[in-house]
Amino acid sequence: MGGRTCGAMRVQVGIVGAGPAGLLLAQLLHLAGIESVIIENRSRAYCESRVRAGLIEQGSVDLLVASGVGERMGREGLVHDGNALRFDGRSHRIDFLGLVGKRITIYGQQEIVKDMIAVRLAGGGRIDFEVDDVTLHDLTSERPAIRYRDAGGAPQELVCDFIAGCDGFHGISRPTIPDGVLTAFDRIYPFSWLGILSESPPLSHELLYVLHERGFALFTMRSNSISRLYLQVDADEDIDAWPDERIWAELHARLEGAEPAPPLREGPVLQKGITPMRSYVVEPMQFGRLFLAGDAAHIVPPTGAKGMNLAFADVNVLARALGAFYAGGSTSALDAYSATCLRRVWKAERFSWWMTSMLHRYPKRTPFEQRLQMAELDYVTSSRAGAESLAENYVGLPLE
Ligand code: RFL
Ligand code: PHB
Repeated sequence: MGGRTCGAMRVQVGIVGAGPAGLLLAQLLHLAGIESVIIENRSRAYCESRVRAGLIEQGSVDLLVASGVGERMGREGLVHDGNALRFDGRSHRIDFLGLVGKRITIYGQQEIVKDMIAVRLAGGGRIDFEVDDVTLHDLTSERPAIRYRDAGGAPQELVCDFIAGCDGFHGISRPTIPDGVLTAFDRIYPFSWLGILSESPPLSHELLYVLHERGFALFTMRSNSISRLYLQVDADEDIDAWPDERIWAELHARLEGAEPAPPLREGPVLQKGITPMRSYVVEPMQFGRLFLAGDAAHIVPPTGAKGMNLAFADVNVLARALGAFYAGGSTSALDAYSATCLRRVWKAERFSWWMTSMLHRYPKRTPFEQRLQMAELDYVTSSRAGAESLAENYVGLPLE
């Protein structure tokens, strides 16, 4: 161990993962006077450049603003009052503002991550990036601990009151929980999404979800000069089989419908990747003094744009419950954490599954099921009650 130091430190809450869940939790705890340390196995630059979500529910926007991390989002975010669904070559606008009085904001996840890291560090918070060999210990005791190697390779230990497992779907927190404690609920879809970020002006000023005979496509954006575009592709598709020309040809075919519409403008592809589509939930979201939040506990297919928003909702519940514990010693809100979160999680799972089912081509659907799918689309775009239900869920159900 020549020259290395081994540090053991006491902290109220140890947080594994500097994604949206871990970073917002640290900030909410800080505002409540509770100390935390975040450990993250990637570099700061990697976390700040990982292109993922872009659609922020109004409740999430309000929470970020109230937490002091919404200032740049307020200036640079694009506020949308509606979106459009296109099928049979025709677009149908869903007017969120008119139907449910709420809007959504478009602002990249990596920008939120940048803003939250900056605010946390400026406020004296500690985030250990590039850690390794993270393990969790004594989870059912009153002093659970996190052990890891820091960026320099030195062994470290955080002795905590509570641990928040905010380390995403592939993290170590959930798998650390002993067998038999958790029940997992899982669905894998028979397709993936190929996503690109492109330096090209928006096709329309709002999002456009398209069911085309060649498969689903989504037009979204990050700014007035950066587009984000997604295509349904086969589940086992390899990104190397999709040179840019093939991607653009497919986007033109699916996004330029029969109706008169501006053509899709091409531009340099800044990033591309394939995301498998999956629904997954574990119950309960707690084991002893380890609390799972965000993708560590549940994932949704991105069609409903709910993943990051759910992560924020979870840590809002957790921060309040920890606040109640430290204010008076009561564990009742902590004991209710899992049940409180899961009510919202399952509604988001339902909505994400439903949007996915309605908007994708399923290779094995029978003609009867295909007719039902078209009837579903016709219903939500022609009935006020149908459109209102979509809008209410899409803009986000109220936070607890
Ligand atoms: P994250 O973001 O995965 O962060 C987890 C962090 O933990 C770190 N980590 C570890 N750290 C220490 N030790 C370990 N052993 C660790 N293992 C992992 C990781 O490096 C990482 O920094 O989870 P979090 O915070 O729960 O946030 C969840 C969101 O990232 C996710 O739900 C969204 O990106 C989902 N999503 C969308 N959500 C929305 O709300 N709106 C959207 O518009 C939206 N679009 C999307 C999406 C996800 C997509 N992909 C690529 C999955 C679009 C796409 C294409
Ligand atoms: C995005 O902007 O990346 C986005 C928007 C809506 C979705 C999924 C992703 O449903």
